[in-house]
Amino acid sequence: GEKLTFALAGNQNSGKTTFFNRLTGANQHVGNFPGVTVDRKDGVIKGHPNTLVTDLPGIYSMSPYSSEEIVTREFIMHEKPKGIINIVDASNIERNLYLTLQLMELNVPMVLALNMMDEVRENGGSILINEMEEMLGVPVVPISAAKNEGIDEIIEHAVHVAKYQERPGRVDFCLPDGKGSAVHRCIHSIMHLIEDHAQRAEVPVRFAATKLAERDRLVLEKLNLDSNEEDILEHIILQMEKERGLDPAAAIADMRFDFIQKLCDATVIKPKESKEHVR
Ligand code: GDP
Ligand code: MG
Ligand code: K
Repeated sequence: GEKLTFALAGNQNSGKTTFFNRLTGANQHVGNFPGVTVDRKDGVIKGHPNTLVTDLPGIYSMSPYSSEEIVTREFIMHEKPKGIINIVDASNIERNLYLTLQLMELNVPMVLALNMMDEVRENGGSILINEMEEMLGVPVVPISAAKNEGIDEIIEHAVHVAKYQERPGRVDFCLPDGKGSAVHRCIHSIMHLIEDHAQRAEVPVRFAATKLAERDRLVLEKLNLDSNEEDILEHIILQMEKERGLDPAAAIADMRFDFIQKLCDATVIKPKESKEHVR
């Protein structure tokens, strides 16, 4: 069959390269220094000759969220991997889940590897895996790349979702009541407005709508809206701004943080910040 291609995606220091080395038997340098850009690296998953995994370059940025998101989304939209393996540092789970939500909006088959579970255990914490899976609609597997735990299981799930193109069960993180309702309406109106353009540009429609609501110029250029549509778009965004009383990017970030809070309240037990990874 067709080659199963995967992107390894995750925040800096979540253990992508350590995991990549486990997957492929390679010996890539672990622990990038801030400011150093490392070339992307491809490898075949051990025991699965028809696969190719890409460890994305580590790029340091002063901004806590943007760089990983932009590098990852550009890779995914251009290279169109069959699946995403999202490596999350479970010892810093709330911070790491922000990128997870952004990745899920791309609507590409995905599995979530909760890495550093050895540390979580050592700190006396635990995570309710089934409940997290249920709330996110993607397979969640606790792993420790450093201790070589859970690797076979995550490979099995990754190959499965890529082979059968099982997409995330949830791509909508608006809580459509209370303060999230204005954002919810805004994203849905934009999705309706740009549906055909997004399809033609081969950009996932919810992702595109969310980015447009944040006034992202890159995505706007890809979509080729006419001036009338651009006017309607601006009107929708202004309406949300007025109702929500926040600038649009902040309102959307707030929506994601609210969902993460709800998710973690329901699934994370006795979390403790790890010493080494607090930044
Ligand atoms: P990347 O930036 O995502 O590629 O992360 P690296 O693979 O470079 O790992 C960052 C740091 O976390 C390194 O010091 C790794 O040794 C460490 N690390 C990776 N996986 C684990 C794990 O499962 N448990 C623990 N305790 N540390 C890990
Ligand atoms: Mg790395
Ligand atoms: K850690």
